[in-house]
Amino acid sequence: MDRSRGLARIGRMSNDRGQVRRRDAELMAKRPPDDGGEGKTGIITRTRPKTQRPSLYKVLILNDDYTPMEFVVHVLERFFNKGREEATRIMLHVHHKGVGICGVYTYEVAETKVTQVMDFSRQHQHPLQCTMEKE
Ligand code: TYC
Repeated sequence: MDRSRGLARIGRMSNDRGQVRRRDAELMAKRPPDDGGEGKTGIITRTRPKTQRPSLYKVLILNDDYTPMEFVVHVLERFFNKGREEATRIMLHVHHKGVGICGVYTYEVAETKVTQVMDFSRQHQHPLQCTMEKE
């Protein structure tokens, strides 16, 4: 009797026709069977959980009659990472229309920007107002 052949079969991944069987495929995928081990339900489990995108918030600045234009441009450069041209465009938009968007962020980032702008404006005794609004 050929014993070596029988021993060598232990732990094999494929049957005599070279097919990888269902349970072997599950072992290779490193996840447990989804059928309680009986191999007969056909239920497909989710391996990639659905992700939820966070809500976004617009940070807005409001026009007023007293804050210097140059100060508003500086705020847009410093806290919203705008270049001089873009900052000037936004400032003039707010000057003419009354309100404008500085940027769009997740809640906590938007809240931080609003606080930074309000604190900075108060420190310089300008009445510039900054607020946030859900998109
Ligand atoms: N209206 C201001 C002025 O004429 C300039 C200004 C622009 C102020 C934008 C606030 O958000 C603002 N000096």
